[in-house]
Amino acid sequence: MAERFDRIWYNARLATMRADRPDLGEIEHGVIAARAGRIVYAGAQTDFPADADAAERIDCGGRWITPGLVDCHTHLVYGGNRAHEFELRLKGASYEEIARAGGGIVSTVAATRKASEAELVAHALPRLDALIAEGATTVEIKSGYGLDTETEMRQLAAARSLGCQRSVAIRTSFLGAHALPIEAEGDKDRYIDLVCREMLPAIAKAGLADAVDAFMEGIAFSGEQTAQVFETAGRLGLPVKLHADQLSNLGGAALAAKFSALSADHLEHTDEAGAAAMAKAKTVAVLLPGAFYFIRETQKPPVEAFRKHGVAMALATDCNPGSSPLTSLLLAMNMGATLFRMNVAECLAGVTREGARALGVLHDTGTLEAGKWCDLAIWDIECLAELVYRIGFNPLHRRVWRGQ
Ligand code: DI6
Ligand code: FE
Repeated sequence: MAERFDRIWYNARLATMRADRPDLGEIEHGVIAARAGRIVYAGAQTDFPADADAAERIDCGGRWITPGLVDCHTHLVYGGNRAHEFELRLKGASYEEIARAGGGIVSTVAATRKASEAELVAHALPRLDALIAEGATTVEIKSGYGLDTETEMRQLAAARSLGCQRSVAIRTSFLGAHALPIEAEGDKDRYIDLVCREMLPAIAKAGLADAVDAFMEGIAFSGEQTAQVFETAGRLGLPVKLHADQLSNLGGAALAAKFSALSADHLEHTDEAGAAAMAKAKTVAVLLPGAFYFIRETQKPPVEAFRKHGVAMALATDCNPGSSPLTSLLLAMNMGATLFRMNVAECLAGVTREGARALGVLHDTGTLEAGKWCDLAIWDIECLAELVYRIGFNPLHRRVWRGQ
C-alpha cells in the first residue's frame, strides 16, 4: 500500500541547505512530504513514489523552497523606543557616549520595568510579525532590559507567550549581564553576584531560558564577570552564548570558546586567535550587520579568518531599540553581503542552517531533511541570489511552520 502523508509539496526547486551537499544543496525537481509536522521526504521527484498518497498536494509551480528562516539573535521584547537617542546620534553623539551618559540600554530598562507582560507582548508582536512575514519560523529572543529578577522573568515570559500567539518557535536567552542597572551604583561585581545567586537560579527553575548570554565589553562586563555567569549557567545545565568583541577586543571570542559557547556574536574586533579558538570549540560566529550599519562601525568582523579556520557563520537581525532597530532577515542578508562581503551561500546558510546551529536546534530545523520539523519558506524568485540581492522587497509566497 502506498505511504500516506499529510501534505506533499511538488513541482518545487529545493535549497536543502544540507551541510553534506555542495553549495546550497539544490534540487531542481524536488518534492517535500510531511507527516505530523515533520519532513518525511525532501529530495528529487524521481526518487519519490509516484503513487504516494496525501491529504493535500500543493503544486509549487517551480518556486524555490528554503528552510524556514532562523533569526538567532534578537532583543525584540522591550518597552519604549530610542528614536530620541537616534536624533542625538545624528547630532554627533556616539553609541558609547550615550550609554555612558545614562542613556542607551538603561533607558530601555526604565521603560521595560514599567511595562506589564501583556504590554511587552503587544509591543513586540508587530516586530515578530515583520520577521514572520519574511519567512522566519524560529526566532531567538533575549532578556536584558529588566536587570532585576522580576522584570527579567517578565521579559522572558513575554517572549515565551509570543510563541503561543504565533506559529513560530521561540528560543529564549537570559541576558541579565547586559548592562549595569542604576540601583547597582556602579558596583558591577555585586550585580554579577545577584545575577548568579538570584536571577539565574530562579530563571532556570522556572524553565524560562534556553540559554544564557552576556555582554562582555568595556561599557558592560569583564571577562572575569562573564566567566562567573557562564560557570553558574554550566552548573544549571544551560548552554551559553556571548556578545563578544563588538566595540573592542577584550578576548570575548576566546572566552566564549573556552566555555564551548553555542555562539559568539558581533565579533567586529575579534582577532585571528579568537577565530581559531572558536573553530576548535565549534562555536558559531553570529554576525550582526544591522548593528554594524546602524552605529556606523567601521571595523568589520574577520570573515576571512572565519572562513580560513572553518568557523560556521550565522547572520541575524540583533533587533533591538538602540543599535539595530531591524526586523528584516532579508535585509540582514543583503547587509552581510554588501558590508561584510559574505557570499550568497554564506548569507542563506547564515539565516537557516547556521542560525539553527547557533541556537543548538540544528537537529530539529535549519535544513530540508527527513526527520526535521517541516518549516519552509516558499519564494517567488527565479534564482536564490535574489533573496540576498534585492533591498526592501519581500518575495515570500508562503511560509510553512511544522507542516502547516
Ligand atoms: N549589543 C548590542 O548591540 C545590543 N546589546 C548589546 O549587548 C544593544 C542594546 C541596546 O542598545 O539597547
Ligand atoms: Fe545583541
